[in-house]
Amino acid sequence: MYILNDGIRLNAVLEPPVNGAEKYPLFIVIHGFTGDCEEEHIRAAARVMRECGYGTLRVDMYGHGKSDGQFRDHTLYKWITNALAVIDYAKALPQVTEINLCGHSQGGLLVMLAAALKRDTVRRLIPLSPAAMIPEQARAGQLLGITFDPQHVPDELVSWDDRILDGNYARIAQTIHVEEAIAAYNGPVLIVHGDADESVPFEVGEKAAAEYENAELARIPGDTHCFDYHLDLMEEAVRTWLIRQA
Ligand code: FER
Repeated sequence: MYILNDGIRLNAVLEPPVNGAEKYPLFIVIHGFTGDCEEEHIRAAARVMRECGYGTLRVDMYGHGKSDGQFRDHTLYKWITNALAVIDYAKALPQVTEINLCGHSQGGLLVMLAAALKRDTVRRLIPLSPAAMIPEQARAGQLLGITFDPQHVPDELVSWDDRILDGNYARIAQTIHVEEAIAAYNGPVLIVHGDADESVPFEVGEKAAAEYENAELARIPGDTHCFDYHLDLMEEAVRTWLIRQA
């Protein structure tokens, strides 16, 4: 299935809760930078949500997975516009009673920004290993492990696995202010972060959790960015929190 956003097709997978309810609250679940909606940790998070009575809508963002657009042309503005379109699509589904957001890494940053923009719609927020430091790093001229002059952003940035990213990605990231988005959202937040994350330091998730008015932090000891060692502990953290939310 595709959700249309200004002519761009976003690949989406909508699944009902395990309890078979006719009407249900929904979690929109978003992957990270270079990721897609079929990754193990994305499917795992969605599965727990469906077991807890939520439907899930996993979506590939611009330039990722089976969605339209080129990786090199993706930016956080495009992803924000995508997320708003997905939220509006989901809100209009007759069976959906409530909108919740979950995202991993860059998708975690994205849902933090989208929750602020749609604060009157988004009931709950779960950033997983959120890459909330991307804007700050872009302003400092340090993205993807490479260093550049933030006042003269190069036309191209070479990403991990040698994929090319347009310099506009960095210019756009420089304009984003995560603290403002955090201050604008006061619904319940669960941040799950491994303390051996090699890509987004645990302290980034810890700081965001401390800044939210109403957040809990689940620290996964010894785990990596995608919960390679303790996927079960990430699932357990989400499950426990969702059960307490009910
Ligand atoms: C970066 C560090 C982490 C970066 C992106 C990420 C674009 C995102 C990681 C992810 O979504 O998994 O410097 O630059």
